[in-house]
Amino acid sequence: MSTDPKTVNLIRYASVCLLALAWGPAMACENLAVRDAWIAQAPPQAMALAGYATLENRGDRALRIDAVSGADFGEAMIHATREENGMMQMRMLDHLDVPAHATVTLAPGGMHLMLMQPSRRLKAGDTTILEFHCGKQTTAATFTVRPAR
Ligand SMILES: [Cu+2]
Repeated sequence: MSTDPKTVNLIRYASVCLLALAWGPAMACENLAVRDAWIAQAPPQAMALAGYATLENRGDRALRIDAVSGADFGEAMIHATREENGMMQMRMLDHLDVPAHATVTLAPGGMHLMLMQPSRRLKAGDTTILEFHCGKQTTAATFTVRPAR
């Protein structure tokens, strides 16, 4: 029995659509835009790098980022910085909320991503992809390594 070419094309088209549904924009953190994403260059022996970005929620509902990951790092955490008795202290946040129509900035001296155990040397100009997880949804963003400022 031979399948006519039209049927084959239809099957192919249908599976492409299914893939798009499974892996496409429907799976992204709803209305999350990641801008100005960068990682501060660190000495080659550094066991952790700091990542920064502007996170914008363009939607009507609050977003909760509950995890961050990246293939180039053993672990990624969300950190807050605060001064205590003249010392800068970092503390791990369990999650990061971005209210509806609001922007949260991760910047030096404030909240940042702590990227642990880099698996390769990241120099200024290199890029790496980090994923922001909101429950079952994920938004990937390209981070560029820049000299620390
Ligand atoms: Cu930190």
